Amino acid sequence: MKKVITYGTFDLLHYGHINLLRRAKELGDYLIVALSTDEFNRGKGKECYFSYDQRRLLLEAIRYVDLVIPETCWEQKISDVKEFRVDVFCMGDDWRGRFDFLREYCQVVYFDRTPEISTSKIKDDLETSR
Ligand code: C2G
Repeated sequence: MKKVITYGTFDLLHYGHINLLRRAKELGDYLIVALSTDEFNRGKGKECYFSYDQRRLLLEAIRYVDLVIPETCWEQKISDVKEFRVDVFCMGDDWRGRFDFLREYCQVVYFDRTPEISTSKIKDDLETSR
């Protein structure tokens, strides 16, 4: 079984996230999503609209996602890849190069980001339309 992993916040789930998750699943048979915890997000300077549990509920309802685990720190990727025997690590290309150190442990794939959509754009558009 070819296992794939990806990481993210996935707040205000949108079609850019779904495009990423669909392509991630196409790389193997089993997709693990390491979901940023609320505390880790605060460290990333992100205040989520949905809590970790709400974001996890949404992700677990997606047909492409087989397992959701918490992402609590930047340093867990190597141990995750080893613990779950991951074959492929993938992210959107806004992260291109940032995780190339994982090539020692698994394949690393960066997907083109879906243009024109982001959680922050959704928030900004809703704010201006008030
Ligand atoms: N994404 C995308 N297209 C968009 C928006 C997001 O392909 N229009 C991708 C991102 O590149 C990322 C994933 O969807 O691979 C999740 O995006 P975020 O929730 O913004 O995650 P991020 O804050 O980048 O956290 O350790 C890595 C971090 O946890 C990544």
